[in-house]
Amino acid sequence: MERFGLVGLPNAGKSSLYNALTGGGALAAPYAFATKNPNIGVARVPDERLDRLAEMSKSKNVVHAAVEVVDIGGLVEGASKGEGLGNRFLANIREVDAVVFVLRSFEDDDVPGPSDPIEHLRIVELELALADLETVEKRLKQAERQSKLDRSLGDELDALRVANAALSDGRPLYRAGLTADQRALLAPYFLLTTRRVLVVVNVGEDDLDSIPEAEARIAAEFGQAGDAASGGSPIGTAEHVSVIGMCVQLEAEAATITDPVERAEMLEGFGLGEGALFRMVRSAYHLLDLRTFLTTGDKESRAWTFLNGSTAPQCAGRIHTDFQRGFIKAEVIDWQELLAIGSWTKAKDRGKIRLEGKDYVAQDGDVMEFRFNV
Ligand SMILES: Nc1nc2c(ncn2[C@@H]2O[C@H](COP(=O)(O)OP(=O)(O)OP(=O)(O)O)[C@@H](O)[C@H]2O)c(=O)[nH]1
Ligand SMILES: [Mg+2]
Repeated sequence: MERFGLVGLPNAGKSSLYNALTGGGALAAPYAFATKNPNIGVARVPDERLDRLAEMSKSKNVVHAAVEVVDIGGLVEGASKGEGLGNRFLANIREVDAVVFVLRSFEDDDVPGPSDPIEHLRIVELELALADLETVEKRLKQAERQSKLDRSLGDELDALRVANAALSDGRPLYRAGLTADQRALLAPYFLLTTRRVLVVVNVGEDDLDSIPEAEARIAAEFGQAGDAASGGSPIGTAEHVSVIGMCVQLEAEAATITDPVERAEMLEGFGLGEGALFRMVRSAYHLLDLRTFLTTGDKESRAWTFLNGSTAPQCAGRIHTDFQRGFIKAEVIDWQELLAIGSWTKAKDRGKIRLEGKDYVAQDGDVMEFRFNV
């Protein structure tokens, strides 16, 4: 399962957001380092297509796709040198697929700490960059020595030098202008600032109107710095970073309401629409270039995650490795077409279910059944 790590300064609202996303009971409290050990939970990926297919098939069970969320302890200036919880959080970040920066933008006299999200961003980026610098410097020295004997290290050496220059300026690698090949060469070092980033700007409950403005302000930080630094590099920041503003406190309160109608009424009452958590999870999902295929039947309808570009057998493997090993064919139809026809059997009778082979590249929203032989 793909993993998201919540990273930010103390009191930014990470644990509150974690609770809202996972329905968890992590301690959220107005003092620094309320979280010492990471909380790990599962957030489901909302998907209207699944709900409608389940309704069509009268499925007894509905299983959403899910992502794992890790609430990591607060990070402070000097963390890379051992301040606060020190390097403990770094190990936790190394294990995630994407990083969620939680930046505080709410004012509250009862909650200590700065409330300027740009200041939060600066500290978070600097600490992560310094941690990466340590790793890169070490490897660079080693690679320089080795490259005297081994010429094949030239490209890696170049990548390390570009990385080293950016990190020495306190600039994270997602805006260092690295090419895709250079990124791949650095992948074995599990660097922190090569991960994709989702930014959550946490605005106050009286500041909901300012959400678009808060989002634009943070996005501009990434955009400008990205353009200047990468000089039109193929790794645009847009595909690596996305920014979402929300009031975590209100979203968390809404999330505790179990009755969906009541919850929708509360969100509507505050003008929050479907709520920001849905938007956030969907956006996190897309950031990692993940897609969904669906299976549906009277027993179960289910959403499955796959990496964009996966073939039919690879998708089958998400369900069971046997399905991939013994893959013969996939029966495929787009979810909308299936829904319009009204049932899998009818679609089959009308010849609307396609038979696809092992080279078929799965599309988002495909409804599939696999034929296999083990
Ligand atoms: N007013 C207001 N308070 C908030 C908001 N979000 C979080 N808080 C409060 O801020 C305090 C800190 O929130 P947490 O979720 O514990 O923050 P954290 O980032 O997990 O903090 P650490 O674990 O110490 O790093 C709690 O008392 C929350 O209730 C918000 O949007 N508005
Ligand atoms: Mg916390």
